Parts: sequence; structure tokens; C-alpha cells
Amino acid sequence: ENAAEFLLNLPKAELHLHVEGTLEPDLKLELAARNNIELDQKTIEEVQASYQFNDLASFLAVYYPAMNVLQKEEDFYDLAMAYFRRAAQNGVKRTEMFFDPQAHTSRGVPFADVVNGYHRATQDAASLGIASELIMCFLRDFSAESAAEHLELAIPFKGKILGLGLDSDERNNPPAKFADVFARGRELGFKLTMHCDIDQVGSIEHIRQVIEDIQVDRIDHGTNIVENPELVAVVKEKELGLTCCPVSNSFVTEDMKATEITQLLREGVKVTLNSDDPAYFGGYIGRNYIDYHAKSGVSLEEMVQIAKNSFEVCWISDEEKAQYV
Ligand code: ES4
Ligand code: ZN
Repeated sequence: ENAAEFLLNLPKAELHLHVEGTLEPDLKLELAARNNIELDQKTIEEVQASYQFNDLASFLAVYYPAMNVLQKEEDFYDLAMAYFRRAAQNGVKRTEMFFDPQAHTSRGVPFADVVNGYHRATQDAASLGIASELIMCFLRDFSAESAAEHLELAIPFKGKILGLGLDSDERNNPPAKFADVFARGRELGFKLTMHCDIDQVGSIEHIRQVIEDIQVDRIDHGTNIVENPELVAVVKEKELGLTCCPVSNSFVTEDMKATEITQLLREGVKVTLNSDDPAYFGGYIGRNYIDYHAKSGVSLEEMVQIAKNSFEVCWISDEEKAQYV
């Protein structure tokens, strides 16, 4: 068995995965045909070629319009099931996956159809050997009022949604903008996480806000703490997991952040590796393990520690964790 096979099959949890980011060209064409939606692209190659971007803004400009093919409850179900089949082939035993309800309700799709379609898939994922939960993300470039409205919509679906997240364009949309919504979410019993990934002045302040003001249970990306030993100490002390996405980072920030991830790993931070938007960034979670291992030069023992971290920082009881670690 070579290293790549070992890393692909290593049992792991995927904790940073946008289910809408798993829309492969073939499924996009199938859903467009099923829903009578006219696309500019007619072939898999043309859809592939349209998945073109070089930074976060240009990525998001491709990403949201592509979701228009998702219309019916069964479309959301089929999207998630296609992901689970690939995840199963990547050694994934558990996923806590993000979905973006506002990207659908803003197009007139009922909130219930989105949640019910995804939730039905998470139940059927058990047949593939995967335990799965949903994290509802708010779009940070939408208003706090819109986030608050969607949180209220989620209350009747409380049993189907484990946590709340925050994604989309981080620039000028700090965590503090959503402090009230997340405080209410915590009161309601949701787990909390937020994306912290900007490569510019302000990144450290955003991470400080998510830890101190929002009091998140995990941080998505968050590798910039490497610049700040005090934050590293706090993250270690609170045992906050970081959900890093090397292949995605190589597109959106032009760097896999392998050096930063390795430094944090060796300082004892609970870093994990994840795929973010695999249909767009050309690699599922196995590819992230394989490429990070090759680029960083860490040992296979250290890769096993990363996989172990993924179970340690996932949102299940210690008793349930015992079956994985
Ligand atoms: C995302 Cl790469 C990235 N960054 C921010 N928000 C997102 N939603 C989906 N992918
Ligand atoms: Zn993400």
C-alpha cells in the first residue's frame, strides 16, 4: 500500500464542506434538464470550463449562479447523496456539512425543501457508512436581519440542524456583525462556527472576535493565528478545532498554507484537513490529505494525528468518539 492509498482510506471526519460546492458538472446538467433550466453550457467540458476563478470574489461569482439548477427537495437530496458516495470512497466516516439556505430562499425556493432534502440524504448516508449532520450557514454579505429571519425559520427544524456557521465574502463583514444572531443561536442550543480566512489586515481581529465575542465551538480555516502566539495559546487551551482546506486555499489565497498548518499541528493545535468546495477546487478530502502530505513533508504518523483530530473536534459525545479514536 502506498502513501496515497493509505491517506485516501484513512478513516476521517469531514468538517468543512459546503454541500453546494459539491455540484459536479454532470449533475448540474442533469438537474438543469430535469428542471427545464436553460444553461449557457451544454456539455460537461463546457461546465468545467465555466468553473474559472482566481480569487474569492471571482469564485463566488461562479458559485452562486450555478445553484440555480437546485429547485426541488429531491435536487438537494440528490446533490448531497452524490457527495456522500464520493466521501465514502475517501475514508469519510462522519461529516458535519454546511449548507447556505439564503442562496436558495433568495431565489424563491422554500426553506423546508432545502432542509428536508439535505436531511433525508444525511439519514440515507448511514447506508454508506457515514454519520452526517447539517450546519446552517449565514451569508455574511447579506444583512444581520436576513440571518436572524433564517434562524427563526430554522427553529421548527431544530432536530435536523446541529450548528450554525458563517461564510461567503469576509471583507467588511466581521463576525461582530452577527453577534446577536449567534447569541440567540447559542441560546437555542446550536453549536457555532465561523469562517476566518482573509489574508489581510483585520484577520487577527476577526479571529479574536469569533473566540471572545461569539464564543465559537470551532473555527473554519483560522490558520492566520500562526502569526499570534497569544491566540495560538487560547485556541489550544480551549481545544478549538481549526478546519483547514489546503486545496481550496491554493485557489482562493494562492497558497496551500502547508507551512502554517504544519507549524500549528506541531504546536498541538487541533488542525483538520477538509475539501471546502471539492467540485470547484478539483479535489475531495483524500486529495487534500495527499497534497498536503506531499507539500509539507510531515510524517504519516502526523497525518494520522490530523485524522484523529477530526474526530476529536467533531460535535459528538465522548462516548460516540470512542468508536473512532
Ligand atoms: C466558500 Cl471558499 C469559500 N469562502 C467563503 N465562503 C464560501 N462558501 C463556499 N465556499
Ligand atoms: Zn468554506
